[in-house]
Amino acid sequence: MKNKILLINPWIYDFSAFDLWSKPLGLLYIASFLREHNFDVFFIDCLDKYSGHDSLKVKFKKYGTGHFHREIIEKPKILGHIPKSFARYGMTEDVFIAQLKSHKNVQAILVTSLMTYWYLGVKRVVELCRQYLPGVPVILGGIYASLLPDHARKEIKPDYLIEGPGEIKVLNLLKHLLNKYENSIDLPKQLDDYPCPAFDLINHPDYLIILTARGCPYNCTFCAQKLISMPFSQRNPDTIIEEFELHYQSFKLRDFAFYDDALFINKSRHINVILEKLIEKQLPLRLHSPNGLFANAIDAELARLMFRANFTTLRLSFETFNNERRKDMFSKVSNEGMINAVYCLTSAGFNASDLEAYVLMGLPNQSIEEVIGSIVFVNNLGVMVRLASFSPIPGTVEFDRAVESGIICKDIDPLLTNNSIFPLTEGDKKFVLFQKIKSFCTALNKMAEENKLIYKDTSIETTVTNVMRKINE
Ligand code: B12
Ligand code: SF4
Repeated sequence: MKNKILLINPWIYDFSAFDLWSKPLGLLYIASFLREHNFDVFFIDCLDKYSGHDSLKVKFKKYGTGHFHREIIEKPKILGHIPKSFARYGMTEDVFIAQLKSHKNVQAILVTSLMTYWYLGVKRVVELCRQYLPGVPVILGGIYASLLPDHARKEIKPDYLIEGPGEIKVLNLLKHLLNKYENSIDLPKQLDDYPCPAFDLINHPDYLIILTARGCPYNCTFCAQKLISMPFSQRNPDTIIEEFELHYQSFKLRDFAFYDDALFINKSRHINVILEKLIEKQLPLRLHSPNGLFANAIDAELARLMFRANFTTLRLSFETFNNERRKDMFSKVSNEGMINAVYCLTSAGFNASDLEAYVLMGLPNQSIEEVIGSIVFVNNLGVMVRLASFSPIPGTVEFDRAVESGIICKDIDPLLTNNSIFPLTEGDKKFVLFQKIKSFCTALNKMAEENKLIYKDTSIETTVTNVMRKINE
């Protein structure tokens, strides 16, 4: 008889949350891998927008994205001073408990984790597992577990914690726990040997996710990917196309979001080939990249392929217009690269206002002038600005810098590193300043949508001085 394993994607506890093509991809990879090794897998998705709710009430946004069900809950003491309400996002506890109770015969529970500052959702899930499925071992993995294993052991108290890529490690652990010694199929030697993520476990999917590689060869100082992922490795374009076709045929969904960290590396034998083959297949897809794309890699050929393959959400990593900081962060973008990318994309048929660019705000020692200058630089190109508020991730260079400069202490509660409130660490004044910058950015985006680029004919230095004066009024 097959062993029964329950997989859980916990709630989000936060001030705000939005389903921006957000699925527990790592857990779905583990699910299909365990199935291949003869386990029966069951899944509870606390972020299921449909379970326990009238599907007519689910609030949709574009391309399958949407709002989670939200319930205001008591703020943890440490966040008591934040003037915002705190909520649990996802299904109600009652629905979760009812689902847990229907899995009385499982032999192990696998819980995933995502953002470090979402650990309260993980903690609650594990508490309820202990209460309703006592004695069943709980194995914790995922991004929070990998970045803060000691914190997770102390707070969540799983029976086992696995760091990093989990497929093989969890298989070995389960075999050991369940005395399962029969010979199963060979272990994967390369990425193409892993089965496709088990999207059939998702209740009522509205979109699909695709991952064409794991890891990233770069080392940006604010990023934690090296601490989580396997060394950079790309899949064969043929297996990626097979996955697109299989998932499109099975789910009849058009929206696919890339989860890659580094989609454009080795472009001539990777993304260019993938897009060419997708165009050939004539599948009516819409492609989205919520993660930042390398602007510097975009040339006329790639831009044309992106347009023809129907890239619909296209976010570029810009980060900052300050070259000194770029060098210091090991950033792979340049101002010239950004200008060229926008030129190639608009020449290929995109409107500049269809493009978005991430601008970083709040890095240790980053001046407000630098943030405003970067926003104006992007706005002058007619591109929408997406502000990415800095939040220090343990184990990264920027985290250590934030500790050195006294902004945080090294054992800061992860709840305080939440990007939506982190500026408060430096006081109310900074928080208010950031709110003003956000409003400035929203206003510029609105005008850019109507093709009004009000600072285009003024030098960035003069614009920054004028905007700073207004902000400080
Ligand atoms: C895709 C992605 C997103 C997507 C959505 C992610 C989602 N699922 O909802 C989008 C673009 C929306 C996003 C947004 C953001 N993200 Co993001 N994102 C990622 C990214 C690139 C990939 C995650 C992923 O799915 N990888 C692929 C799967 C296969 O890998 P995996 O999840 O790690 O799973 C493996 C292991 O962890 C393990 N595992 C997983 N679960 C389990 C369970 C068990 C039991 C076991 C044993 C093992 C195990 O095995 C799996 C398979 O090998 C990571 C970086 C990275 N490389 O991990 C950043 C990352 C998670 N994001 C990060 C950040 C900072 C953000 C933003 C705050 C950025 C910003 N400033 O706006 C936002 C905020 C999100 C929000 N508030 O909603 C940080 C995390 C910071 C933190 N403190 O935890 C990361 C690490 C990037 C970084 N900067 O270093 N993100
Ligand atoms: S390029 Fe992106 S994924 Fe790679 S290290 Fe830099 S921020 Fe992280």
